[in-house]
Amino acid sequence: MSSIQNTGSSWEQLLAIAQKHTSARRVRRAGQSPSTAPIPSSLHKLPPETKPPVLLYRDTNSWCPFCERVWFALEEKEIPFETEFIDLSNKPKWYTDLVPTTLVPAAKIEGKLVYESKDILLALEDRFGQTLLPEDPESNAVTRQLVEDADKSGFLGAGYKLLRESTSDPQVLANLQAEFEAKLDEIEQALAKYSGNYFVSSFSLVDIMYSPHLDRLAANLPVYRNYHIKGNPRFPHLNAWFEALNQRPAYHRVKSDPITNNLLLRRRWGAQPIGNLLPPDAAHSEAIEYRAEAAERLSNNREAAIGDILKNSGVQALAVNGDTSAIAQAVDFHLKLLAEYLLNGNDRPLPWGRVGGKDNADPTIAAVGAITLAYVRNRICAPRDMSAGAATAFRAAADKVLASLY
Ligand SMILES: N[C@@H](CCC(=O)N[C@@H](CS)C(=O)NCC(=O)O)C(=O)O
Repeated sequence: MSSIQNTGSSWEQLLAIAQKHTSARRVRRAGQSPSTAPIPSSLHKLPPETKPPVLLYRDTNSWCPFCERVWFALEEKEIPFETEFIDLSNKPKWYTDLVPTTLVPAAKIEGKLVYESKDILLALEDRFGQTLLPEDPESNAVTRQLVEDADKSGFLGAGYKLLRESTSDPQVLANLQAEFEAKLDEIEQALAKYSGNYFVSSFSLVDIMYSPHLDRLAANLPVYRNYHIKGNPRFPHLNAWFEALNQRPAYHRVKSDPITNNLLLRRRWGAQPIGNLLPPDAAHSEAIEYRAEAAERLSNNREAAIGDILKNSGVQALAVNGDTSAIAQAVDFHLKLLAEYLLNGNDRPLPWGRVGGKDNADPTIAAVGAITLAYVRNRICAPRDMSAGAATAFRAAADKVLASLY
């Protein structure tokens, strides 16, 4: 493999530029999974050396919708908390001894264990003020009942039955779709009851109970069943509700993005997509704060990223005589191109064809670049690795740099 030209900037320079354009920061967790973790937005409110009042146990990959509920509430209520990640494929014995259901989420609220997402949400209201339940006693009781009923309403079961059905028999699928739509109609009617866009007169625990699941179904069903909740004229209130959620900063911190959700379904269940798993999203991919956040993540966590790529992408197969240092260098080079592109966009042209082009062709370097970019594009998960907006910008940039290789 021939040697690689410098891209122009060092990682340190790229990181400094990225950090100027985003306030997003995460904690590094060297050698652990996940390799970084979000910092709760209210942690700065704690006096130094003080233990946060809440410890949240959640899944390593941040895929669990039930954990997302609790995280969402903690962010909305601005409660400082710390997180312990539980590997669901290999739960530690201390965890299964501690939590009777052995499921995530669980939490210690001032040392007291609470489990089941709904019960944790209610316990947070009891301990930290009822900011996510209406004050007036009558509305408070109605809202509490809606929270109690959310997981019994059957929409989740109907949604996942439609999604996971293995038959391709159109009649069976049409029936499952009709059952699910009937459940969505109930949600639509519930949302129509109050003026405003939430389930009750203000944003509440009910919205938090529903949002992680409806988000996932709204992302998965178009790709795996060609069924659309978003943009569907049958559900105007549900669509206004999604829009209202989108206005909430806490939601942007905790939510996932459609591509993460759709890739996950293929990986976990082997589901066969009908639609495009990786549709472009111009709105998010253009915004500088998201691009800078993605570049910051990449620059700051590059060692873990490079290690993961070398270990898991298959790129080592391209090593000549077992020399992986040249491969590592080519991986580093392409990640740096990606960070540069995230920060500069089209203002500074990519070195089209510099590595793979006809004047300076080195097919191995280009191949390493192609593997690296395709791998990281599909590997990143929001919100595990970065926010949903940053992940969208990251994937769009990876595609753009990938397209510059050949
Ligand atoms: N009813 C529970 C459901 C929690 C749940 O199903 N958690 C899943 C992750 S999404 C889990 O812990 N799975 C691990 C397992 O089944 O062993 C809640 O609301 O907290």
